[in-house]
Amino acid sequence: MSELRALLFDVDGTLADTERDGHRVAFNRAFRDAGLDWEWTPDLYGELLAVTGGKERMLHYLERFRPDVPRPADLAGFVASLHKAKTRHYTDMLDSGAIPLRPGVARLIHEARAAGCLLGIATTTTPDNVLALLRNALAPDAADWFDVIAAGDIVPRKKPAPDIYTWAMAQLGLSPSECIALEDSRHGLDSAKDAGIRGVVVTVNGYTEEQDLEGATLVVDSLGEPERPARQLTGPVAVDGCVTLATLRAVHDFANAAAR
Ligand code: XBP
Ligand code: MG
Repeated sequence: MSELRALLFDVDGTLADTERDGHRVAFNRAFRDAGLDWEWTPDLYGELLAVTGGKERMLHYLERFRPDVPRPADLAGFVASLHKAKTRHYTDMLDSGAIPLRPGVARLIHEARAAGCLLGIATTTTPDNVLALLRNALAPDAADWFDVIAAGDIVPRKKPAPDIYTWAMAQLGLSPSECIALEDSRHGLDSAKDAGIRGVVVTVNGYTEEQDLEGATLVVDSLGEPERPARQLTGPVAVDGCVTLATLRAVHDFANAAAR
């Protein structure tokens, strides 16, 4: 059986709880600056998260909720400029230190680095957002700790399509059986599994705790810290307070043995 060589981290909802009080607020600020009456409440945003990708999410919002809004001739250009403005608001929030990492994320990353494990990012969000989160919430040079950062439009199809994970593993020169994915949502779980990754750990959050996460090897409420133990929701591998590299190795071995 292949050994575990790389941890592939999702970003939004996994590294940090970024959606409700981060991305959503940045979208609303961009809408306000553009003089639009678009207001994404926490509940509406929870529905809109069914569509990954900020540009795709705005187009879905217009399609599904706002037939009344007159479409500009260059709708794609209009949405792209709104998304650029939103990303500026979002990176400003990150630069102000407004969004911390979730429990256990820094601990696990440090442990994996010390053990010589490769680290990757596989996310739908933009590279600018990833770099801003890493330098503000983890360390000024944290982006250099990752052997691949696969983000946003680098692939043609966003999650739940497998493209971003397939691209990340190709950059690492690794097979799916050498990797494990850490995710927060059904879309992310589907993306990783459809890329052939068998071991997937899901840390749920307010927007994903009710989702059907069938197929995840392990589901927890966080990666845990000694003073804030993880609560295990499903999975055959016992989590003793914290998801550690040893936990991930057990998850990897279980999932890959089960797949044979
Ligand atoms: C989550 C997403 C992203 C963010 C918004 O990404 O679907 O679209 O909601 O970021 P992941 P952008 O969970 O894969 O990290 O506006 O930059 O898309
Ligand atoms: Mg996510």
